[in-house]
Amino acid sequence: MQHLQEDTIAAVATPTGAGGIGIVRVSGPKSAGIAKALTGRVPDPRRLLRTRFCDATGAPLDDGIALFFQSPASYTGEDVLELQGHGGPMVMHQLLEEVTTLGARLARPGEFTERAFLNGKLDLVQAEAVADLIGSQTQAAARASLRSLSGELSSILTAISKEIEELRTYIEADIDFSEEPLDPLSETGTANRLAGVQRDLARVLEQVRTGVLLGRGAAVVLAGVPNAGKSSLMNTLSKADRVIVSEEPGTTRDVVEVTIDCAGLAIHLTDTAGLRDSQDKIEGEGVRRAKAAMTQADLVLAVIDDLVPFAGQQAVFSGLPDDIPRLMVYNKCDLSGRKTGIVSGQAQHAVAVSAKTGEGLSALEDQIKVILGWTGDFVETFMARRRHVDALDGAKTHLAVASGHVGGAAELLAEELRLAQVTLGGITGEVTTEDLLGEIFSTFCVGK
Ligand SMILES: Nc1nc2c(ncn2[C@@H]2O[C@H](COP(=O)(O)OP(=O)(O)OP(=O)(O)O)[C@@H](O)[C@H]2O)c(=O)[nH]1
Ligand SMILES: [Mg+2]
Repeated sequence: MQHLQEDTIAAVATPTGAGGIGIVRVSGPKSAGIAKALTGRVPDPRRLLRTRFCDATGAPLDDGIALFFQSPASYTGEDVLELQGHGGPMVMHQLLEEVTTLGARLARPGEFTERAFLNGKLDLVQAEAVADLIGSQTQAAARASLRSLSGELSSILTAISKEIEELRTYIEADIDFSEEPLDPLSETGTANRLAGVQRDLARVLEQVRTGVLLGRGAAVVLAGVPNAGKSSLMNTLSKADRVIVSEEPGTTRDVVEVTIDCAGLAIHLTDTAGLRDSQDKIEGEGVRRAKAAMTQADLVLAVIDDLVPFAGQQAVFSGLPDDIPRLMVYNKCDLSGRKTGIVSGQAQHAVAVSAKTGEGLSALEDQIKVILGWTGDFVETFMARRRHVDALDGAKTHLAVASGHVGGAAELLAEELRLAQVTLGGITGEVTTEDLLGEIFSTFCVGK
């Protein structure tokens, strides 16, 4: 499936700023001509050419390496040229400008990968994995992205889709050729095969759910009354002296975020202003922002000052929606004398810690992982996105409805199977819309 584009695109593929090497990447039909104009020849495909890059007047722009990939054996499937020069912003700017003078236009974010998708080099899951690999914040996330990029998730989805297709073809053949309903033997067979597909789908759904968490991380917000030790906890958990701590209540005014790696899970930890009614305008704004952060959280750590009566402190969480998980953290246990670790016998999850000594913090991290559903077993996890989960959920619903039609209306059964298949096809990109493609590729970096 080749949809070769008429225009040639170009971008600096390396990050902005100074570096040892910088790369300008070009893709499209003019790549060979641009190479010739810049270097005096078209490099042999996949052979490194040590060369000088010159403009139309023959003035040198840089000295470097040119690499040419001939269509279809390239990342995008088109002719691709890579110009590796010195990684200075001015050098890259001049080189890119010359390339555009020679007929290329500036690439949109993700346009190289979009072309790779359109030319059948990658499916949509793999294309998304490219961006996820680049954006990985933990080693586990990078590994899971590579698994998706290598096509493992795609092949599992394709296998499930194929199984559904076979089942549907079988049922449709029966509708076309037989006056009789399915015989009892094939009815059991159908039910068994359908159950098998449902099991496979449930398994991949679980892996994909973990993948989503792995990809975006979890928002964990530290909240509580002033002076409870939220900022101290933030510093201890992130092993950095990131935020100001003081015995003065009302120290933190702003919302501050730090990302920590908790057994492979990226936790976006947010410190907030102590919750109280304040006449101070700035502190009042801090409290408003704290409350807003809580409503966006995957988990709120309700930090309790264990030296102060509990009753008054709990009230500050009364406005928090019930569907946001909450973990009580009794702090300052080095002074209160409470035993650190998981607090049992409470209606809510609770852990006792000391932000000062670090005692109880590993129990706290464990408890955070449990509540977020993080098993840490990401050996089999694929990097995935919310839209994959939604599509798999949709397919799961169609299969459930289909199983209700086994032994009943064969047409309805076949139709539900078809819908399940179409829904799955949306994940890998067999069925797509321009809006979806725009949404996916616009979040990429330029040059990828
Ligand atoms: N002994 C002891 N002192 C602590 C502990 N945690 C915090 N503190 C002290 O309690 C005081 C308040 O700590 P912060 O971390 O600033 O408290 P906060 O909840 O961020 O306070 P605000 O920003 O004002 O809302 C500081 O003097 C800390 O040193 C702890 O576990 N043990
Ligand atoms: Mg604070």
